[in-house]
Amino acid sequence: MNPEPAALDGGAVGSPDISVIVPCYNEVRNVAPLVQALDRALSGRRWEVVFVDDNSPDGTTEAVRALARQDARVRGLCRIGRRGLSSAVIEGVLSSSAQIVAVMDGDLQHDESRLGALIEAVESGACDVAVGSRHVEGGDNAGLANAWRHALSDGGIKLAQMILPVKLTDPMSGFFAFRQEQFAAIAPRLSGTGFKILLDLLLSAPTPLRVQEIPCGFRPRLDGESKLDAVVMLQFLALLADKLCRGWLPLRFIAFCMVGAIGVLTNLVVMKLASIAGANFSVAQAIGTVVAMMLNFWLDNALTYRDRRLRGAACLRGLVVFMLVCSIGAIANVGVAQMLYVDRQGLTEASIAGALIAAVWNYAVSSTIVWRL
Ligand SMILES: Nc1nc2c(ncn2[C@@H]2O[C@H](COP(=O)(O)OP(=O)(O)OP(=O)(O)O)[C@@H](O)[C@H]2O)c(=O)[nH]1
Ligand SMILES: [Mg+2]
Repeated sequence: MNPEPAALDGGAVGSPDISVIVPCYNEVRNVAPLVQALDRALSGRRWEVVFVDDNSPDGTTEAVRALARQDARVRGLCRIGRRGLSSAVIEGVLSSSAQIVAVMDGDLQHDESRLGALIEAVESGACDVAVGSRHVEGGDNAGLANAWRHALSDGGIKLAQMILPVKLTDPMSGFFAFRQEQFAAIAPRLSGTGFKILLDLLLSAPTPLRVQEIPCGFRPRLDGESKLDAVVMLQFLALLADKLCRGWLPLRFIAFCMVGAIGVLTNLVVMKLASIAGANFSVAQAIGTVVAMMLNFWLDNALTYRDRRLRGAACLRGLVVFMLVCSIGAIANVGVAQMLYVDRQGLTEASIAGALIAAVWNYAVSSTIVWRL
């Protein structure tokens, strides 16, 4: 049995009631205005803000430290050699001892005046997760940069809604509140990949969480740049695939196969273009294969093995080894497919078996040799 902890009389004040977790990367000019905005929005409450910064080169880390020296409500977590919004949020939440936690972006796009309503919805027990929604009456999405971002956001919402266990108009929101204890209990099940931590949380909970949406505006970004790029979009698809597979396939393997599928498409397109330009079949095939392998290497380095990313000379060495590994995979693919086809299996089954063996080979060897464990 654990002994009762001895009463301490040194610290008269315990942890705050509310932690606001802010993932940030290159947001140097936004951190001080955000603290001021929180000060106004949460006046009368015991709160802290935790900036989780991935060692931003623009001086965000130093800006957070300078603020923290003057204001005990400001904390900073700095991660070295890591990137990722979701994993930053997870670590921030797990560093908190507050009862209620809210998550918001560090670029001033979320309307901090809605924080009170989000916190009250959770405090009152009305829901497990209160979500700042841009798609219920009273909310708006005006801050999205352009029509392309609107289309991406709407497409992502539709995809997410297909597999969500709860009804939610804005599952892509990055502005939400919940109980720290509940999040910590679900944390070991989270994928922690990409940008969509709310979606990850809702899809990872063993029983559906009770959700309440609070209307919320979304302002345009005034300073700094968006970090939403092609890699983040692929990570979103990988997260959905991972949750659909319910964890029985490693997320890294799913991402590797998605990148492989992009490679196959690229190969076909480049081959077609090369033959239109006059190349014969063998030359067109060689060009298509080399371009597809280089693209696959770049995507795997940026996405699948983001945490072990190769740079400089190691990146060049990695590319050469990767191309060798994949060439062996391609030979195995053709060999197995031919063997099975001769053995009277259908053409489709033979091709699928060949591609599967090549994918497993490429993945296993790339993981252990190119991006060493
Ligand atoms: N720690 C950490 N924070 C990140 C990372 N990527 C983005 N962020 C932060 O997450 C928040 C949201 O990122 P944004 O790039 O603004 O993405 P978004 O708001 O979904 O997209 P936009 O509408 O294009 O701005 C911001 O505070 C970023 O600084 C990361 O890799 N690590
Ligand atoms: Mg933003």
